[in-house]
This record gives sequence, structure tokens and C-alpha cells, in this order.
Amino acid sequence: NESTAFFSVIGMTCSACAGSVEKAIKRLPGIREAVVDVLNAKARVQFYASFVNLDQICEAINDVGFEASIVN
Ligand code: 9UX
Repeated sequence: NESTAFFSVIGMTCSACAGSVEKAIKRLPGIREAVVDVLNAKARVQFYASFVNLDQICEAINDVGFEASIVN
């Protein structure tokens, strides 16, 4: 079944930044939806926890040059 998580994403300055974060998240297995909000420096991700975990999502965001952390 499906989980939803929110992330703080530091370093996005334009909508293309947000697009590259979205793409990076969606490349992972088990992602249902990713919506990245550049103005609020946040991402909302719906995913299947049997395929991917929160740390892997953070790592994917970090790997494209931003600084992600889990928020509650
Ligand atoms: Mo546009 Mo965002 O060059 O870094 S992609 S500012």
C-alpha cells in the first residue's frame, strides 16, 4: 500500500530546478507521484514502501545537487 512523505528541499531557485528534482525522484522504483514546490522548498512524494524508502528518496534528491530532509 501507499505512503505519503514530505521533504524539505534546499537550493531550488527556478522551476527547472523543481523539474529536475521531480525527475530524479520518479526515476526510483516504487514512486507513485512526486510534486515539487519551488516556492515553498518542499516536495510531496507518494510511494510504495516495499520498493523504496525515505532515505533513498533523500539521496536521489541530494544526488542531483540539492539538500533534502524529511519533514513531518
Ligand atoms: Mo535554472 Mo534552477 O538554470 O538551478 S535550473 S536556476
